[in-house]
Amino acid sequence: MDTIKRRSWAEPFKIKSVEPLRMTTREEREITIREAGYNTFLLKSKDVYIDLLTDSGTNAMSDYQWAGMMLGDEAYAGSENYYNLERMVKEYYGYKYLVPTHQGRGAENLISHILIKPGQYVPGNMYFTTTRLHQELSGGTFVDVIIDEAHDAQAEHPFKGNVDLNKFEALIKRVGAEKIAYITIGATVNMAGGQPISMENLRSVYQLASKNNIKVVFDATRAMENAFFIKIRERGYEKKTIKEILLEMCSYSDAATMSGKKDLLVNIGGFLAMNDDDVFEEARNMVVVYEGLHTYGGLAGRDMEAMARGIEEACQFNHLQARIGQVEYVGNRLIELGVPIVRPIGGHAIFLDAKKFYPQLEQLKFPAQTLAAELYLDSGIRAMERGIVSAGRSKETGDHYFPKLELVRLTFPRRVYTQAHCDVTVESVYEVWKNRATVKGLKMIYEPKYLRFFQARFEKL
Ligand code: PLI
Repeated sequence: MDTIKRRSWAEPFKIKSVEPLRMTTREEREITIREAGYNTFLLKSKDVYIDLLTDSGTNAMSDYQWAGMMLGDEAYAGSENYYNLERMVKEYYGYKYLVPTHQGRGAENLISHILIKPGQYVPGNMYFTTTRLHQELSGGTFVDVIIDEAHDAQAEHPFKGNVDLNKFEALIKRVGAEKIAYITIGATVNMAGGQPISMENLRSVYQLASKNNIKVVFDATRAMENAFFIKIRERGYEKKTIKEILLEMCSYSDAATMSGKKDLLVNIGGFLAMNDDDVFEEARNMVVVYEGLHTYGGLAGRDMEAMARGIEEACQFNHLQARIGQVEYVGNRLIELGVPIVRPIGGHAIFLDAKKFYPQLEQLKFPAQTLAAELYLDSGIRAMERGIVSAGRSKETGDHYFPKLELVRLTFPRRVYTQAHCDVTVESVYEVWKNRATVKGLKMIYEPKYLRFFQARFEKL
């Protein structure tokens, strides 16, 4: 059997349990999206057909993970599942210490509190919404040091998540190393389109940071997907396993924040991991204030067990090939149809270039917000705005940030949708693309103070 050459890959699993989908009519969707203030976050899940809002917590768990849920040790202190998770984190990510948190932003809150002194800077390879907000709430100022290509939807670069070392060095020179709390390194970079960072760049960043006594905090949320890209794109890594690559990636950092809801195939969970004794001591103290005791951090024992088992499954090459292959399949079909998307195709999502869909709309008519609403109207598919609404406002001036990228993210939950769902999605995006000329945009009528994209409301212009 091994000698048969396969022409194509397929998912390395079959489906044991199904969840029915509900289809609605366009007339029904006209009402539901208006009631949701043209914000896909405010739609009810029952009114959504194919849900591509996020890959966060929306993954399908395996029978092995569900079996682990039954082995939840729900003791308040010292749960067996905590020790299983600790062992797996050490084995796969390599960090000495583990502090579980309810999800990624819980870990971001802890590390920001511990390492940032008011007035300090926190460079990073592009912002992420919750990460930057926690840095700001701790008195820090985020500085973007990603390469310029990352801000250009069409720039072809195999590692668009790379840090521009000149930008990082210039910041060190300008403000002084002691004014830099740490540097955050995302892998892959969500807001740039799920783009990976290279091992060579990770190594160089760590060298430059260490030379200046600056810590590197790694956002490992989708690091296994990043490891897959390193394996297939970076010379010298073709023969290494994902596990070996991941361990090397993490070795170029001092600590990691993690949202287990992505790579790790669970519906809830996260952690903070680190090598430094003092940081661990602080985090262990602080986690009891915000999350729960240091052996559960806001999670049930069963959730920690599912995450521990998810680490093992997510690190398999076949799994990552099918996961990233599905995203690539959708991207390539859209490219063939001439639909403008962020290139190269990223790891967890396809990002539609809303500026190219609607050149008639200035940014304050919210082209990406509009496009997400139009897609929902066409087919009941739910996507997410990643443009000016997500970017928010400057904490200094109060003005909108005007990001260069105005994108709509079609995010693929892991192991949830089939190729036929992908085809339906492509057809709907193409329909919206064909009808792009007459679209008039939106007006914001309600703006929350923090992370406004979640709850902002709009009206049609
Ligand atoms: O949603 P959390 O709190 O578990 O994780 C926050 C978080 C941190 N880093 C990165 C790169 C993320 O993508 C992230 C959450 N992302 C969400 C919710 C998303 O839809 O992409």
